[in-house]
Amino acid sequence: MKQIAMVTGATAGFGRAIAQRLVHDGYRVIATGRRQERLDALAAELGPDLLPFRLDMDDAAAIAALPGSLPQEWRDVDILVSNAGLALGMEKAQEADIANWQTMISTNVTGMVELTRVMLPGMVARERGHVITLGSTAGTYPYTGGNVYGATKAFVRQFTRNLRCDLLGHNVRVTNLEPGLCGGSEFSQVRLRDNAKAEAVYEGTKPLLPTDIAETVAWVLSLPRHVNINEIEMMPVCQAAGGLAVARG
Ligand code: NDP
Ligand code: 8X3
Repeated sequence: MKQIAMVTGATAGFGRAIAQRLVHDGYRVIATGRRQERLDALAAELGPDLLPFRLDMDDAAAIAALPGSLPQEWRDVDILVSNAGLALGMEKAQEADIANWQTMISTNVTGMVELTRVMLPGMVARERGHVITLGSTAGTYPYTGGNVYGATKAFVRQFTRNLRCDLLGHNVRVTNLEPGLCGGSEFSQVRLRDNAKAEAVYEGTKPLLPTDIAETVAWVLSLPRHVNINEIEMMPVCQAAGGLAVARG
């Protein structure tokens, strides 16, 4: 029987590439996001093994209604790929828009933990499952303007590590992926709200691509069931951690 994966944020970027890859690899995929027309297009592209399911990660009631609000034959979710997320703004903390901070926390942290909470009991009861979270190098390496975004991804890492402890003995795998610079998604357009500035982020680089993330997800899932990859930090070859900053004056 085909395994069922729920991929959040499947309307763009990593999530769309992960959904495409998993359907091609023989999984049934519940693809979520807010943009219904994108979900419908993915369903038209990938056929009956993809269920388009509109879900706003900031809608606590819709999350709480899961998995019961899914069609009966899609409720036994084996794999949760918690990918939906965003960065908003690059302003320094002392200048940042608090509404942006609230949205990042609400989506990347609150929605993510609520969804995890409702999906875990089924996995535990079936003694089978895999939770994959999308962290970021921004959760480890600080940079100017990374303030709350990086902090949400540090939360993702520690939450994912703690899940491993709670799920020990229940045959549920848990993995956190932490990519660095990755192009080919809408991440920088959403963050900077300016296409030219977003393009400039990747100028002269060969960044990771959403298909690289999908490849990594597929690999982590394909390993023998006794193998758990805890964390993967991945960067393009053109990126490395930088030095410390010094104020002179
Ligand atoms: P994109 O902007 O291309 O895609 C983000 C996805 O998240 C979209 O499908 C969007 O769907 C969804 N999303 C955002 N907010 C919500 C919400 N409130 N409810 C439901 N879905 C939501 O970004 P990426 O693919 O690049 O990023 C995916 C993940 O990877 C994010 O968590 C990001 O932080 C992380 N990441 C990205 C990196 C990069 O450089 N690109 C590097 C490291 C990590 P919709 O708008 O339709 O709701
Ligand atoms: C995205 C990577 O470096 O833009 O999480 O924060 S970065």
